[in-house]
Amino acid sequence: MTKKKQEKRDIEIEYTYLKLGYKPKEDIICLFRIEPASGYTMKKAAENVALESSIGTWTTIPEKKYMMHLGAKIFSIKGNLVKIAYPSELFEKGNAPNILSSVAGNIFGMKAVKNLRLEDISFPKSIVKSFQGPFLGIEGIRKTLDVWNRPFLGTIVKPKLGLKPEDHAKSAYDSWLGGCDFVKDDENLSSQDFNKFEARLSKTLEARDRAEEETGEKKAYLVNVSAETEEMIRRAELVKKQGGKFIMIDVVTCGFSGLQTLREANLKLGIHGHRAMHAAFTRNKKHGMRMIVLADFCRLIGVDSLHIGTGIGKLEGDIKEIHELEEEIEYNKNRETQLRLAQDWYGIKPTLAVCSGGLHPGHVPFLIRHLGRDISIQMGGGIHGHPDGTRVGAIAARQAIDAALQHISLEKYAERYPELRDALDLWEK
Ligand code: CAP
Ligand code: MG
Repeated sequence: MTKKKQEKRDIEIEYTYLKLGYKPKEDIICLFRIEPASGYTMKKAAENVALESSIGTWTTIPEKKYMMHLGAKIFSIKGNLVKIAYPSELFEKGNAPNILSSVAGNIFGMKAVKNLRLEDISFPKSIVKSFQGPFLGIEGIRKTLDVWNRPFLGTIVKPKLGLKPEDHAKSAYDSWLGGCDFVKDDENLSSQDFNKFEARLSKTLEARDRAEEETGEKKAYLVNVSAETEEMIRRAELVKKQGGKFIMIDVVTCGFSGLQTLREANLKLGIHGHRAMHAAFTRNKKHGMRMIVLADFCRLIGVDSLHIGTGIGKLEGDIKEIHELEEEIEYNKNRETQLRLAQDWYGIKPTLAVCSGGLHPGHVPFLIRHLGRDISIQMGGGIHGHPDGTRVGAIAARQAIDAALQHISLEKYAERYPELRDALDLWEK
């Protein structure tokens, strides 16, 4: 069929899901960017997205009158941006996988669309209230660590894989003594033969206790519990038993139900979310989903701190986008912009934004200038790669934070602090 004929046929179609001008109430709203496949008009492509993600299928089938209000409603089309409202009764409350299987499910593979990107999602009160959200939130993390009015400093033990538990613990200890608040495992460290979970946990928590005693500061170990779900819970319980206050999970590879089960185990531990693998579906600007959608689900389910990128380090992502991500997870209410939907979090605690990936002390002023103080600045290579080793690397990173908070340029500050000087000489030149 020619394009013209197809378009004519489309005009004759009775759109079931097209409700332009509808005002959403208790609906989940999705903002999609749709690129229709050849032969499809925007309306027709949007109709396909709406039906497949709610109550319809590829052909007409007898429907019952009582269910028709459950159909999705396409209520706005502006260029390629399409807003669809889904009545909240369409979903099981408190079930994140269920929501995603509808609004981010089969639709990405439909022939009716050439590309489809979920730009943002917003949840109504009844859905928000059916999730727990973060246990600590930013305030709770600040209380736990007694750190106020400055960004947190974190590190990732490096080399990322291969260290024995005792060397891992020593690296953590040196990082804490140098001034780190958080030390975390890397995303791909779990319980390999060279570094078993149990041995690493007990040795590193013991190092944490010593570091707390020697510095008089509170310190946190974010141990990676990522594994099959029941094993993950067992590991988290062990953390609790041994006096740990935080755990870390790879939110994408463990999956939304793994994350939800971990949160709902209610172990009263802070949960750090690493997003390894997110770029497989967030990086393509035309297809997949924006990181902000993943971040929304993490906050809703209950991640206390989440990687959002840096806008300056080794990984893709511009600072404007990263700032929006920070607002999304840290504010109580978000306003609508062209690519974002308004969201009221109805008391769900905020998630701390974590900047990580290729950072070193020279990046600190940029991060604080753009993202403020409610962030965790995490440096792996940028601490352990310091010419004088981990402890001095952490000292240099804290000096960079102090300088930025006092609005003194790093170059000026480094005249008095050789640790920072050496870091800048290595990475800024
Ligand atoms: C950082 C990191 C994190 C990345 C992931 C790494 O180390 O541990 O996994 O931050 O990216 O292995 O790269 P470096 P993102 O400081 O040595 O780069 O935070 O964007 O999800
Ligand atoms: Mg890593």
